[in-house]
Amino acid sequence: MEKYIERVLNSVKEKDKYEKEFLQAVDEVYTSLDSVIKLHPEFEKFAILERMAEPERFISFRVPWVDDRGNIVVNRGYRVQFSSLIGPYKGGLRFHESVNQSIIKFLGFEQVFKNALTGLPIGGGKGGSDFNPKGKSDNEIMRFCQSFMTELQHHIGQDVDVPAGDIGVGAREIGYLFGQYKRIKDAYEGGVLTGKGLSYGGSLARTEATGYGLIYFMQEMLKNNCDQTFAEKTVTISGSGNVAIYAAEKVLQLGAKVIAMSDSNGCIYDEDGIDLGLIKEIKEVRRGRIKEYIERNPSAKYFESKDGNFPIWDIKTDIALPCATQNELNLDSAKKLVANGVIAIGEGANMPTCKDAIEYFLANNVLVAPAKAANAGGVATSAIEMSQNSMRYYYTFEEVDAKLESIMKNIFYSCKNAAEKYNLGRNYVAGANIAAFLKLAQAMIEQGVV
Ligand code: NDP
Ligand code: 2IT
Repeated sequence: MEKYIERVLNSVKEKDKYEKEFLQAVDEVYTSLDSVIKLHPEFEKFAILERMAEPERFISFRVPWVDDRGNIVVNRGYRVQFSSLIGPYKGGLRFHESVNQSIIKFLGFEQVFKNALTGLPIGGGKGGSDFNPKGKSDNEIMRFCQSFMTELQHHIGQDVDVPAGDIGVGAREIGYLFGQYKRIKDAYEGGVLTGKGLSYGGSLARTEATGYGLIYFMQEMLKNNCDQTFAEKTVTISGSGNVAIYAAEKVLQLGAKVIAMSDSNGCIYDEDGIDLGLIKEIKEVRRGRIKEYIERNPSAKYFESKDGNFPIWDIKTDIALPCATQNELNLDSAKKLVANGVIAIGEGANMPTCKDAIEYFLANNVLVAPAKAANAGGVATSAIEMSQNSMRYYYTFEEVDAKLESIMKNIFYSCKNAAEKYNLGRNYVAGANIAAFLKLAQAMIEQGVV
């Protein structure tokens, strides 16, 4: 490996040795930049790699709140303001019991590259809490969100840092967060959060955007590889949250058959094709468990997840879409998918595929749509929400959807062109890293030592 890359990676591994996911994300990007660094010796002089691996600011704070029984509970809140090079910090908030500094930093690092790929003026950030929303009442969620925002409001603003949703944070949570922000600031600053409800400044198609965007990217990828389409293909989709549901909706519109979906407890397999209306009712309306699907559809099967093993990847499919969480698709699962004839992987989640699994797919000619590029439709539509808020104007659903589709196609060609320019064939994973990196490096050089 290029000496400069190795030296910086070693130093990050030393400094952040306990941050497993963050190290993984940096390693994945930097090890794909070999040929770029060789061509650009000036990047070392400008300390580009060192600066990109160090967040501009990391904030950690106490979130005290009172549960329905009157107990005081203390959670930890985070916001990483990773890079403001090309716009205000932008990225979601994750509420999940597994959230820690490493997870927030890996998500923030990925977000910087993703946001650069959208071509829109947004920097990168991420935040969240180790708060577990499962089983909490609406009032508990509201009190938690109000306490979280009481601290977070010191650090955000519509031209400073603009949070949105991620795992465990959807329209309900964004509503409570926005209400508290507005109350404290005594001003309506619509663009301070995205993913807002349609009644108070949200954008049409933001709910659908990440899932739809993933499929728009993949449509272009399939078209560019032997003119393939989604029609008649079988598709498995892990997760059954925001990203998974709207990826499913779009592939169904394109004539594919979704045969499996999951949640953290297990997966359902319905060889006749999943009834998405029922999934929406269980997950979006009732906030239930995916297992309930088989009560209403006894011909479907349910497989429980055990010991961090995701049974959904054992199912034979043409296309697999990991849309749940990081490192959910490992090398063993990759081997099973390849043995079962998978042709393409689309990463709806952030860093869902382990590095050795990605390498295995690429070595076996499976197309991989990389997360940073393929799931950028959510944040791109968030940026469109911000611009509507600034204009005090709303686009129609069709207008936003058309912009999203065109952004996703452009992102695909950025990845493809970079991969071809650096002789990496159909390695769109490296292509995405390189295209984003070059844009950020350029901005860093032009802005001096900041
Ligand atoms: P949701 O909270 O709406 O849904 C998450 C889904 O993933 C649920 O089905 C959940 O199951 C499952 N899941 C979460 N954590 C785990 C875990 N540790 N193990 C197994 N399953 C798990 O989140 P989103 O759909 O918004 O996010 C999904 C992924 O997409 C995340 O990686 C997120 O970072 C990424 N993403 C989201 C974007 C957005 O706009 N929302 C944009 C780009 C990427 P359960 O209900 O059992 O917890
Ligand atoms: O990972 C992501 O891109 C998101 N969770 C969406 C971020 C956003 O600001 O819309």
